[in-house]
Amino acid sequence: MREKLIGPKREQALKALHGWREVEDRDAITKRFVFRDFSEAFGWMTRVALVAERMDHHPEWLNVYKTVEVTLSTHDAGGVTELDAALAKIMDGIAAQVR
Ligand code: HBI
Repeated sequence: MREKLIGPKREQALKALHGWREVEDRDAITKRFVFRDFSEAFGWMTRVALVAERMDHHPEWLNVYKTVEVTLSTHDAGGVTELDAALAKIMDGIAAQVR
């Protein structure tokens, strides 16, 4: 899980994600989540935080009011791994529930 995704495996993993894109200057993926208001955004962050802690895999995120900019990469591997793809999918799933 902690090896960097490259080649076909990387394409396949990223293709399965919705609305995520690769960061220009580093091996990471990013997505902007926009919610109805701050309370919904922070509620989503709270739920994601508990999952991230259980996964021992944490997002880099910036919350401004109802928007959360998320960047995922596996520091230990120096790039995007299956863990990032898994957390991205979970984030999308929780966002679909809270909206
Ligand atoms: N979160 N995104 C991310 N990447 C990591 O490599 C990572 C983490 N959370 C905890 C964690 N690694 C620990 O396993 C230690 O490697 C710090």
